[in-house]
Amino acid sequence: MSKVEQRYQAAKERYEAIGVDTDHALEKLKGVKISVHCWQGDDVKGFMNPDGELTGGIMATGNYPGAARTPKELRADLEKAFSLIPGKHKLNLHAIYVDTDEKVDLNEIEPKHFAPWVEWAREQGLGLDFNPTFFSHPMFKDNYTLASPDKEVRDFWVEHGKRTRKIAEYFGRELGQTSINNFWVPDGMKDNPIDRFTPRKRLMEALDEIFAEKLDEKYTREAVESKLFGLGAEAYTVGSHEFYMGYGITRGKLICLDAGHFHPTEMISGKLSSLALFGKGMMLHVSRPVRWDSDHVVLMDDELVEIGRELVRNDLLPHIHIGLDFFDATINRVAAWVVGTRNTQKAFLKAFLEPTAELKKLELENDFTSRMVITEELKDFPYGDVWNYFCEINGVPVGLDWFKEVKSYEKNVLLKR
Ligand code: RNT
Ligand code: ZN
Repeated sequence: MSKVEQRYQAAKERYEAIGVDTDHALEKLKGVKISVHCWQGDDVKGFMNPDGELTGGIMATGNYPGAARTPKELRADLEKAFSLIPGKHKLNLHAIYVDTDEKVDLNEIEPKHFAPWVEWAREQGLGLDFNPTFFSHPMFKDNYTLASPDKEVRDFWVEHGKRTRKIAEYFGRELGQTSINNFWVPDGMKDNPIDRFTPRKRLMEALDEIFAEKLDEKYTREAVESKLFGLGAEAYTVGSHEFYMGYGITRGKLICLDAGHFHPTEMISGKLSSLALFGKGMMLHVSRPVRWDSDHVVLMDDELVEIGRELVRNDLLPHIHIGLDFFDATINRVAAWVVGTRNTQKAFLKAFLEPTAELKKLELENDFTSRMVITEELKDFPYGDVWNYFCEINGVPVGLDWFKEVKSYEKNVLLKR
C-alpha cells in the first residue's frame, strides 16, 4: 500500500465516524466535469487578430514569458495542464481562437475553421464549449455591439452570434457532449445614461434574432452571462443580472453567473438555490474578483467553498455547467490553470465529505449549536489526504509534484518561445 493510500485509509476512518463515506465522495467527484477556459493560456488574445487590443472592459495585466502564440502551442500547454488535473473535462473556446490559414472575420467563421480543435479534443477525450467574442474588434463601436443604435453594427454581431451557434452545434455533434455556447455582451456606458431602456430592448431583440433558429439541445445549449460593470462601462451595463434573469427564464436559456460580476459583497453562491427553482439550468464562471472583476486565479477561499457546498447540498450538480474564467499574465499560465481547476475540484470534494443529511436534520430541529460546532470541526478534517488519493488513483501527480512538472515544462518549452 502506498503512503498516500495509507493516509487515505486513516482519513476514511475519521470520516466514517461522522457518517461520511469517502469512497462514495470520490465516486461523485469523478463525475464533476470542469470546463477549463482556453484564454488563460494567451491572455485572451486569440488567433484572429492577436496583436489587436483587448477591449470589452476586460483586461489582462502582466508579461510573464511563455504565452501561447499559436493554436499548436496553446494545445500543448493545455495538454500539460490536463495531465496534472484528475478526471476528464471540457475545454471552453472563444470564437477568436480559430485554427485556420484562411483570413476569416467574426461574421464569417464556420465549423471548418475549428476542425483541428475538434480532432484534438476527440483524441484527448475532451468535450468543447464555446463563446461568441463580442469584443476586441473594430465593430465594437462606442462601447456597443448587439445593443448598438447603429443597425450595421448590430447586424454584424447578430451574424457572428448565429455563426457561433452552428459551430457549437458542430462541436456537440462531433464529440457527443452538449456544447454550451455562452453569450457575454460587454455593451455599456462609462457615465450615467439618460436612456437605460432602449439599449436593453435592442439587446433583447438582437438576441432573439440570433436564437430564432431552433437547434437540437442534445448538441448545443446557450447560456447568457450578466455583468454589473466593466472598465469603461462603470455606470451602466446593458446586460445586467436582471436583464438576463428575465431573458434566460423567458427564453429557456441557461443563466451564467460569473463570480466577479456583482457588487463586491454580493456572492453568487447565495443565488444558486433561487435560480435553480425557476431557470432551465445554470452555467458558472468560477473566477475571483479582487476589489473588482479582476479575474484572478481561483484560490481556496470562502466563496469557492460555499459554491461547492451550495451545489452539493442542494443536489444542483445535474442542472449546472461549471466553467472557469480567469487570466493572470503575471505568473506561469499552466500553473494558473492547474491551481484554479484543482481548487474548484477540491471545493466539491470538501462538500462531498460533509454529513449533509445529518446537518440538515439538526437545522430542522433548530439545533444551531450543533450545526455550528460540527461545521467548524469539519474544517480541520483531513480532506487533503482524500484529495491526494484521488490524484493517485487518477494517475496525476500528488501534492507539489505537479509543480515540478510545470517547472520543467517552463524550462524546456515555455522559456524557449
Ligand atoms: C467578462 C466575462 C467573460 C470573459 C470571457 C473571456 O467579464 O467574464 O466571460 O471573461 O468571455
Ligand atoms: Zn465570465
